[in-house]
Amino acid sequence: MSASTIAAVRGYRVWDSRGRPTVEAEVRLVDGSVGHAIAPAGASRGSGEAKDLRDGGLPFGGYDVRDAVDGIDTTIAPSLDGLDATDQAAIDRTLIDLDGTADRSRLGGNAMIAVSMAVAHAAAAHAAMPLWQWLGGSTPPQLPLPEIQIFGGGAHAGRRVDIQDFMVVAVGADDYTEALDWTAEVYRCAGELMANDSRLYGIADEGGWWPAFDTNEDAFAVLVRAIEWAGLIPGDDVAIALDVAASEFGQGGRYRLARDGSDMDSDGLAELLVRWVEQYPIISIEDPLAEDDESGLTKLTRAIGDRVQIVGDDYLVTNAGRITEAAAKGACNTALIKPNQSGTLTETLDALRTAHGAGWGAIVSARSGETEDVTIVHLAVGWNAAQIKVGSFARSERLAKWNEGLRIARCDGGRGRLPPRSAFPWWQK
Ligand code: 2PG
Ligand code: MG
Repeated sequence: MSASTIAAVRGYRVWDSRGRPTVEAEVRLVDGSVGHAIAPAGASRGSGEAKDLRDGGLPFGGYDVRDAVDGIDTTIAPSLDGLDATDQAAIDRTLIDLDGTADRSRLGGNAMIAVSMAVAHAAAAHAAMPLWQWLGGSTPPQLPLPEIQIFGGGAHAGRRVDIQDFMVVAVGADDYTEALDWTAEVYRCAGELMANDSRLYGIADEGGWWPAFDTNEDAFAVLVRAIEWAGLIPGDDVAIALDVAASEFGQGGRYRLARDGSDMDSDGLAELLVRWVEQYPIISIEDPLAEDDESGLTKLTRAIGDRVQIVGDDYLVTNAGRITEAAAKGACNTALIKPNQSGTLTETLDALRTAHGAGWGAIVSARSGETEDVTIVHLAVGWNAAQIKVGSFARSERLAKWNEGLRIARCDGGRGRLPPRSAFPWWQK
């Protein structure tokens, strides 16, 4: 038995940013090192994601997680007892075998990812290192370029508009600190513009302004004005990124934009997106077509993938095998990386490495249901992901992550070195 041997694993029930129960794991090592981590939760989920274990029934709308927490105490804990926390691959293999299902429905992806991340935290504590450094990050650390929501939409805003995330990326910022400064100004200006127009109705699930727009496209004009009002140049300093989350309003090659009152096929939606790309400074589109529309994704990537980042979320679900297949077909050029979609850190890293190996980009991402847990920031820094997405610039479950990035940057007195331009081949002017 070594000092990094696991001595105890416990599950707890805590609460997420939607006021729903979620799973926290605590891992203790023989030397007294402790790691904690909390599972996030998605609202617009890909059908191929690891399943959260929820109790169902009436309490808390069926979202309770007592079974998942019990599973940590009664099934996971005895199996991890005595394993070495520094061998993340062996820990995760044990979790995967113990669960034994393809969709993680026995233990629950929520229980598995909480334990997997808590083990990593305990191992980093044992090594007396911040997690990003334990995971292999460079020193001084490279911070990921933030993708930050200004307006919410889709499943995160009562489907007030169809598009789910209207985000900005400070492509011209010199460092992470400046990227946050600029985004804070754009966020503030966007709120003022909405207020001036009597359209300020609070915020959506991830802290973005409520999308009180008459059409989906209206949001772009306000975003461009907000960037300008912040004294920045749209496209050069700050560009627009979308998460269309098209699986939420389309399947079988048909799409319905309820806000615009329009029905279209896959080509029709792709044409609309290309028109928006030509008209507005849009540099990244996530899930532009539904997860079942591989041919549409391939066509769109072929059409604009040389100048626009085409991101797979619901379609790829942080799965290395799916990323390999998509890369071979030329569908998408960037993978969204969400640890709880896969269920373990080892599989998450595998997905990220597969994306990098295919010459793709990777964006480490939070979920719409979040907590104060900041693990993903350490993953992005430690694994050298070039980008990160954690929702808006409001609400503490989001700011906890942006602030953790500042803290990591500060550890060497820096402002947060960003990846080199070559990490973003789609945005070379
Ligand atoms: C997404 C995420 C985050 P959710 O679709 O990318 O915005 O949403 O966690 O609801 O899947
Ligand atoms: Mg998405």
